[in-house]
Order: sequence, then structure tokens, then C-alpha cells
Amino acid sequence: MLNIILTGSPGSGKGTQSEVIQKKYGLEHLSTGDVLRTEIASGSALGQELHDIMSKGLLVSDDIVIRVINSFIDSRSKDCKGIIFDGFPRTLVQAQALDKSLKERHLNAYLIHILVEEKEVIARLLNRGKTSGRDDDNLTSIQQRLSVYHEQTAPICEYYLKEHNYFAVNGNYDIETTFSQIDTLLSLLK
Ligand code: B4P
Repeated sequence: MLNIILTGSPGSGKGTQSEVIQKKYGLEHLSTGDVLRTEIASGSALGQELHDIMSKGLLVSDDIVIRVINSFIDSRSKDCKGIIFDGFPRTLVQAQALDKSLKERHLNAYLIHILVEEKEVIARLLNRGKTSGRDDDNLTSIQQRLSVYHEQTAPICEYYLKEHNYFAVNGNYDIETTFSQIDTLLSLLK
């Protein structure tokens, strides 16, 4: 199985690149952001709790997200070509939990870091906010998400560097050019 983790700041294009990779490589796509937004849309009590956290630009608790991931791996790992983890792990605790889940199933994952300049991601997210209807695509929330990213998510890169499973691409280009770098990497890793 070819399992890949897409990481990068909010708006770096994790969701966008996941869709292109999924089409070409036939991998399963797990976006923790999408799963959490589906729960919010269901109107459940948990969804209301998630909405309050996410609209402020904060991270949902590790416990909840790890449960989501484990149940996804269990339901898909038997007969799929691989999984794209989009936006997970976002903390060191999540990275360690994913590592444990994969090792228990004799699997591994490569991390691809999409590097994009801050002024570019702010412009993208403000632009997306015009049509997305997302409560977290406004300047206050974007700035909060960026600071959460630097404090809690960026440190996971060192964890994968130590495991020799870290790769980086320049995501400041358009979608196709960014994908061509990921494509080259995946053709070597698969
Ligand atoms: P996510 O849904 O994961 O998404 P994101 O960080 O906002 O954006 P992404 O990087 O996927 O960018 P996109 O492709 O859409 O997270 C939202 C929230 O969910 C988090 O803040 C958190 O609260 C919660 N959450 C999710 N996972 C969690 C976890 N594991 N633990 C705890 N909480 C969690 O691209 C953005 C825009 O740029 C789009 O409009 C796109 O069209 C455009 N774009 C993309 N690539 C481009 C390019 N190359 N050129 C020009 N525009 C581009």
C-alpha cells in the first residue's frame, strides 16, 4: 500500500492536491477536515461542539480525530491501493497515534510537506471565503489557524525527518506545477 500524509499550512493545497493524486493513483482520500465538517452538518451535539472549536481556528481534540482515523484505516486497509491522509496528523500526539496504528497493521506512510508562503495562503483562503461559506475562512480565524499550525503542526515534520519519511515540494506554483513535483515523488515511492 502507498500511504501518504499531506501536510502544510492552512490553504497550502492539501485538499486540492489530494483530489488530483486520488484521480491518478486510485488511493483512498481521508480529509479529517471534511469528516469533521460532515459531523457539523449533521446537526448533532458533537457537531455543535466541533463548530465552536473550528470556527475559532483551533484544533479539535486529538482523541476525537484519532478515533476517526482508526475507524477509517480499519474500514479501508484490507483491499485498497493506499490512503492519502489529508490534514492528519496535525499534532505530535496524532503523529505517534498514526505511527502506532500503521505499525500494528505492518504499514508505513510517507509525509509530503507542501511549502507555501504565508501571504499566498492568506490570499487563497480569503478568496475561498467568498464562496466556501466556511466560518473559518475569515482573516481573524486564518491568522489563528496559522499560529496553531506553527506551534502544533510544523513540529511533526521533524518527527518524519527522523524516520527518514519526509519529502517537501514547492506549493507556491499553480495546481498542475505543484502536482507534477508530487507526481515525480510518488512514481519513485510506489
Ligand atoms: P482542513 O479542512 O484540513 O483544510 P485547510 O487547512 O483549510 O486547507 P487545505 O490545505 O486543504 O487547502 P485547500 O486545498 O482547500 O482544516 C480545517 C479545520 O479542520 C482546521 O483548522 C481544524 O479546526 C480542523 N481539523 C482538520 N483536521 C484536523 C486534525 N487532524 N486535528 C484537529 N483538527 C483538525 O486550498 C485552499 C484554497 O487555495 C482553495 O480555494 C484552492 O482552490 C486554492 N488553491 C489550492 N492550491 C492552489 C494553487 N496551487 N494555486 C492557487 N490556488 C490554490
